[in-house]
Order: sequence, then structure tokens, then C-alpha cells
Amino acid sequence: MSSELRDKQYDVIIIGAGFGGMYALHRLRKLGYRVRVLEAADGVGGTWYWNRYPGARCDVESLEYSYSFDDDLQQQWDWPERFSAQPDIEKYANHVADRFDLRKDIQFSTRIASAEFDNEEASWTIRSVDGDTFTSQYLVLAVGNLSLPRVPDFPGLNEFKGRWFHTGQWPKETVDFSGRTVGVIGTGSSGIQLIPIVAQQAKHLYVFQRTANYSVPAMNRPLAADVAAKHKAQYRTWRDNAKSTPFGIAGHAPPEKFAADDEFEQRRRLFEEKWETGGNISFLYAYKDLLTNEQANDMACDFVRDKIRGTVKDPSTAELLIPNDHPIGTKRLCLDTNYYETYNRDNVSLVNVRKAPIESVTVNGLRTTEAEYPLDDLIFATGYDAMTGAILDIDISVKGGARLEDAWRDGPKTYLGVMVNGFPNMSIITGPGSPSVKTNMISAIEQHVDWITDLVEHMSSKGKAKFQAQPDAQENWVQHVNEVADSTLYPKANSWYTGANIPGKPRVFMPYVAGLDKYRKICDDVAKDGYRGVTIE
Ligand code: N01
Repeated sequence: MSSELRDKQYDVIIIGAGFGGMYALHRLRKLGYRVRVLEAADGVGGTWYWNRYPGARCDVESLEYSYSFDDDLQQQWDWPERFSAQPDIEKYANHVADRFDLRKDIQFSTRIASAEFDNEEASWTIRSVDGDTFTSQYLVLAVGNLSLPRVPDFPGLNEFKGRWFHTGQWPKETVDFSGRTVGVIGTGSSGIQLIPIVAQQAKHLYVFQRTANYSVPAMNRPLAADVAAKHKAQYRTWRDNAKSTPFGIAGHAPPEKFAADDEFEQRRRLFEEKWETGGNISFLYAYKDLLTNEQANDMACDFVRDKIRGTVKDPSTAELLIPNDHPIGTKRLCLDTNYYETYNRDNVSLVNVRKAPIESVTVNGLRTTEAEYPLDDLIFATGYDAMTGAILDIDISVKGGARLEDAWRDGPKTYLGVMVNGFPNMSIITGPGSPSVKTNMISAIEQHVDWITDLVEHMSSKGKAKFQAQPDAQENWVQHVNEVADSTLYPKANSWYTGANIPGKPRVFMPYVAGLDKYRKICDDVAKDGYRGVTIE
């Protein structure tokens, strides 16, 4: 065997150098495993590497949306703002990579095309699109939940003579929109953050909206030194408390009252207080039944609708911005700074592409069934093939056996969101069927990586070669995930949580919404029971 080939044999291959892949590398390497991370980008950060669009900012407060595994790191790192912007989060990811000397085990600019498991050898063979080959006993997919951007299939995009961008693949160079006529398609979290910033530069901004979305103010501000110091003095307690909450966030106490416990005026006061506090968790924590009881949810919707009417001066624009097709919070509740206010600017027009759908991109702009809009620049804030897209973008198979794409033809099936029957020694960080996107992602990542690392250690200590989910354990888990979702209002929205944003994608509710606290307990119990539901051989 050539030394080059030998060098490419590892205990663990991790795909992705975002927050999941970086922590998995750190943990597994510290235990003595030979680990290699393969990353398509030329830098670390995952979603925070790619999402450089103007206004990109986290919707979880930075003192909580950060690693908890190292005390010195959390004490020494200073966040400049309450909700950090993309450049600061990317800076943090780079700091972590340098501080823990991660780069030497990350191969950048390496996009993976396929991964095949050989049952005889108990090993994975992983191939890059450039033809590099790697082998490993274990494969860890840390590819992210929102990392396969989706550009709708409008005819004519190739002929467009202006510039076009997708929020999730934003260029590194600053893009200047001064003096230009710009179109934005999409009013999800990305569009809602980007629109107020682009509006300040553009000569004119057209927002092409198909579905109105709920948004609440971030009330972002610089993080005062005394606030950070107070938090840091109790950091361990904060982190421990976060573990026993559904969202993996300690800063907001779970609500105790039902919406109907309060009279109209009391409720309005509470919603107002939450609105002024800022943040989506704050708002959704107004009452304990906002996401389970339609009447309670309607009360919160009405409050936000009145806020929109009170902010947007033109009544017909306000009505168009008012969501009416889903309960609040059943799609990711957007967090904004001056989103609704932006529609009071003379240089911003809201175009209803529900009523007159987009037909095509033209040489000079965008055509709907009603009009053509001349544009210099077109921005797609059109989202992602979420949760399964980046996994299935890799051709994952077992030699002489199944392909993951076939196994998931009717929707993803996992055990605990972590592993898949028929695909041994493969684990997913924050996969479908885990709390993932319904929590503070970094809390979810740390829990997953720790659990997977413990499983690998368990295998090593017993001299075992392979693990995989048992079929009945997986079926039961999928059923449980669905039952929990069905006990809430989440399935009432056509959201990317269900795959509804991708034409032809099976409709399955993908995240586990019982809460990270309950999920953590289940995973701990499974491990204590000798990895119940997992075949280890
Ligand atoms: O994507 P989305 P996103 N014609 O899928 C529209 C996270 N995130 O990138 O609803 C016209 O939510 C589509 O319209 P409709 C967060 O979890 C977090 O904004 O399908 N319009 C919708 O308005 C978030 O949920 C942060 O009718 C079309 C928009 O495009 C997730 O990422 C920041 C269309 C897509 O919205 C994804 O958010 C940013 C078409 N053919 C993102 N196709 C923070 O941390 C699509 N649309 C704050």
C-alpha cells in the first residue's frame, strides 16, 4: 500500500467544519482517534461561513449561542452585541479553530460526492468530487440543516444581464447596491434581515413576497460589559440550566400560564412586554400553550398583526404584510431590526407574487403574470432543501446493498436523529428526528457530539467493529417524533420543517419538538441501557 493511501485511512471521517464538525474533531481527537474533517468551503464556520448576506445575524443570544465545553474559551471570548452578526460569529469559529489547533486535521475545499460502507471490512470509503479517496471506520455527517441553498427553477435566469445572488452563497467581497434597482425574492428569516439593509443602499428595492411571515423585533444592542461580566460569573450555572430547558437556552424562564388565564388587557400587556424585550423565544414564551392551542395562538397572531398595522403607514401594504396562512411560531419566527418600518420608505415596493406569480427572469429583470420589473440585481432569499438536502447531496450507500436516497424516498427515518438502520457506523449531528433546528443549535450539537463520542468509546472498549440502529427501534422513534409533532400546531404550516418548500419532497415533519431536555434524557437512558435499540457487533 502506498504511503499516500495509508495516510488517508482514519478512525473517523467527519464531513463539515461548521460548529458540529469542529467540536466532533476536538472531542474525538483528544481521545486519541485519527480524525479527518472534509469541508467544501475554504474556511470554518459552516452556515456562518456561507451566509454573509447583509444583515445576517443569529437569532439566539451570543452568550448562549456559543460553545460551553471549555471554561477558558467562554470566559475569554467577548461578544460585541446581544445577537451577533455573521462576521463576529465567523471570527469566533476561526478563533476556536486556532485555539484548539483544529486546522491541521481539516481538509478544506473538498466537496464530498459519495460514501460507501463495506460490511466485510467494516469501513467507509469516502470520495470527493475531485477524486480524492478516504477510508474510515466511522462516518460523521456534520453537514448542517440549512446548507443546500435552493434557487427556484425560473426560466431565463441564465439570460439575466444583471448580478444575482443567493443569501446562502453570498460572496466574500462587499456587494454595493448603491444607485441600483434591486429585487429580493423571499420573506423568510434571511429576506427579513437583508431587506432593511439593502433598502438603505438601493435606488429602488422591489420585495417579491409570496407568503407573509411573522417577525418580532430583535431589540439588538451592544453587549454591555457589566451584563457580560455578570453572566460570565455564573457561566457554568447558566449552561447547566440551559440543559434542562426545551430550547437549550437558559435566559427565558418557561411560561407557567395558559393564554386564557389572563384577561384581554393583561395578555396585551404581557405580549407588549415580550415584544419590547426582543427575541423570538421571549415572545413564544409568553404563554405555555401558544404552540399547542389554536385559540391561544390566534391571540398572539392578533397582537403582531396590530403591530404591523400600527407600523406600516400604507394600509394596503400593511394588509399584504399580515400573515394569515399559519399559526405564529409554526414557521421559524423571524427576528428583525426595522423590517416593517422599511416599507415606509419611498424607495421600497412590496409586490404580491401570490396574486401574480413570477413567470420568468428576463434579460433586464423579473416578469410576473402582471408586469415586468427592470432590475440591476436580483437576490434569492429563497431558502434551503432543509435537513435532508445536504445529506442526500452525498451518494451514501452500502456496498452491494441499500442507498440512503432509496431508504429515505418517503422521508427521512432515523433512530434518535443520530443513526439510520442499514447504514452502519454512520452518525448524523443534528439530523432529522432530533431537536436540532428547534433548539439552540450549539447546545444540540454539543449533546450529539458527546453522545456519539461516548458510543465510539463504548465500541472501542468492547472491541466492537460496527453499530447500527435496529429497525423496530427506528420505526418506534419515527412514530414518536410524528406523534409529538401532531400534538402541536407545527404541522399546520407549509414550512421547510415538513419539506413543503421543495416541490416533490415528501411531507414529513422532520425536527423532534418535545424539547432538548426531554431528548437528552432519552438519549442518556438509551446509553445507560447498553445502547438500547442499537445493534453493536
Ligand atoms: O428561507 P425560508 P430563509 N416564488 O425557506 C420564498 C434559518 N435562518 O433562508 O413561503 C416566490 O424560510 C418563500 O415563500 P413561500 C431559519 O431557521 C436563521 O429565509 O414558500 N417566493 C419564503 O418567503 C430560517 O427559517 C437566521 O411562499 C419563493 C422564502 O422564499 C431558515 O434559515 C437567519 C419561491 C424562503 O424562506 C431558512 O430561512 C436566516 C418562489 N418560487 C436564516 N420560492 C437567523 O438566525 C421560495 N420563495 C436569524
